Amino acid sequence: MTTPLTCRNYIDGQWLTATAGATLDSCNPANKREVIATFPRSAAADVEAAVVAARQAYQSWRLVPAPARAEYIFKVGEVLSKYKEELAQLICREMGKPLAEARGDVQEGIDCAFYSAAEGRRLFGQTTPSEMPNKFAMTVRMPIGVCALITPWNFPVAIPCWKAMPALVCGNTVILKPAEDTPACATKLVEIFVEAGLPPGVINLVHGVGEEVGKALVSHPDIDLVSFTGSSETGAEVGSICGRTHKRVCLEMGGKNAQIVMEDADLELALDGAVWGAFGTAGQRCTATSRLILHRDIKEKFTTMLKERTSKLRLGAGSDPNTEIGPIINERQLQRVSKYLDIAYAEGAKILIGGEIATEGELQQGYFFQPTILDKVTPQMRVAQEEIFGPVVVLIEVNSFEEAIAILNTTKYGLSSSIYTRDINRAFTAMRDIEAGITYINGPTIGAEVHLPFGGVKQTGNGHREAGTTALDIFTEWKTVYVDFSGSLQRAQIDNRE
Ligand code: UN1
Repeated sequence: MTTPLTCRNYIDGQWLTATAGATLDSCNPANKREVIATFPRSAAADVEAAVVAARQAYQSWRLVPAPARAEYIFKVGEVLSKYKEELAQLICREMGKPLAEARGDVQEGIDCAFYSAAEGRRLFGQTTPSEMPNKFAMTVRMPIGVCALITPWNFPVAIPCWKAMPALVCGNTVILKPAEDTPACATKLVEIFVEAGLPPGVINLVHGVGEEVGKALVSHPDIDLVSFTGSSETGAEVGSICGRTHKRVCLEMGGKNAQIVMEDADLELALDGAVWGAFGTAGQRCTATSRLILHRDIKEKFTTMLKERTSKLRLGAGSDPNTEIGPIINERQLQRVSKYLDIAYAEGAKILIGGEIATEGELQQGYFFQPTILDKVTPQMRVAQEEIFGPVVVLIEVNSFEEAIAILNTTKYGLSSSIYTRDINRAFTAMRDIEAGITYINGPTIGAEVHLPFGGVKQTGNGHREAGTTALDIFTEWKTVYVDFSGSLQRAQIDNRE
């Protein structure tokens, strides 16, 4: 065990304790007795200081030319690359995912830095003819102001990066409120932004509890935009406060992602996809595969293959190179996953493998859940409808391609989706008919890349897409500019008509 880190807030270029002085701890989910970091339990006064700093910094940051703002973010990418291994080790200890996945989390941040930095030399608008002579018409992207970024623990580096980086390139200033479970990862990340030389007040960090800090940020009248990734329940609250206070809000919430396996699929390939999609990151991705929709002709064979492969998965601490499945983030989530197994049992689902909290040997020191497959699941059961956010996948049998698509679409969510088939016509039909923000053909439901839009339909989101060029639509507003160089008053819709 190492000495716990001391995390501070970062406000107006200074590392500060919370005004009230209270602190909280984060711990290693693979070893609950190991405290990773102590962090400030901030309150409204700390939020206030951060908002004032961010507002002040916005006045000059918005006037820094976008390519110059982007150069700071490019530098962040370079510094992040330098600390990739150190940060990955920290993610592994504080969040629990296996080291290879933790490196991927940081790499997603690095990719996002270089991609966002390049956008600083684009930020394209349009020019278009005016209906009047000697008049010029164009659109330009304008920053929005001060952005509150509320981020989850499951991708403690990638998600703050894909919110903060485009926001800053676009000329906004930001206040990051990271999840209570991963304050050390957020602190190290902000240190990296600081080392890259961002001016004071441009990026601020306020640690604390969602109910306190998150709520204070979302309700603050001087916050212009809230970008939130987390549960649908909290997202609904965030959305309603932003609605009442007329803030722009971008919500990324739950998923109940499905992978379809048709009878003509390459079953080995579909198996690799299913295991990675369902059990990677211990199922704690909003893109995780939590339903497998299996054609009846391959259902039995595929289920046997899946059970066999799942039985061999190795649980353990993320830092152990043999580990394939790390811990659940905390006690509350572990109990939540466990509760879904009671629900599954009561609903008549059959537990094929797993189904319990894992306690063998060293696993009892952490929050581990056995990789679990539930069979005999019908589409309307709660375990087929609600997000579990753990290593639990349900099997649903179907008789046809049409039924598979219909069942895939029968949830309130629509983030990621996948189909394994060798039939090109089915693949294109699925691309058209699946109700989801992301569809993979012959690939698992996880693994989005930063230069493509990320987000979901229905109750997964509220119409925005993070990452890709669509991130610019979140963090800018359009201004339409008309330049009349005729030297006289030209009345649109009147003077150019008989
Ligand atoms: C999330 O789970 O919130 O596509 C993000 C993926 C990752 C991002 C997941 N690149 O699985």
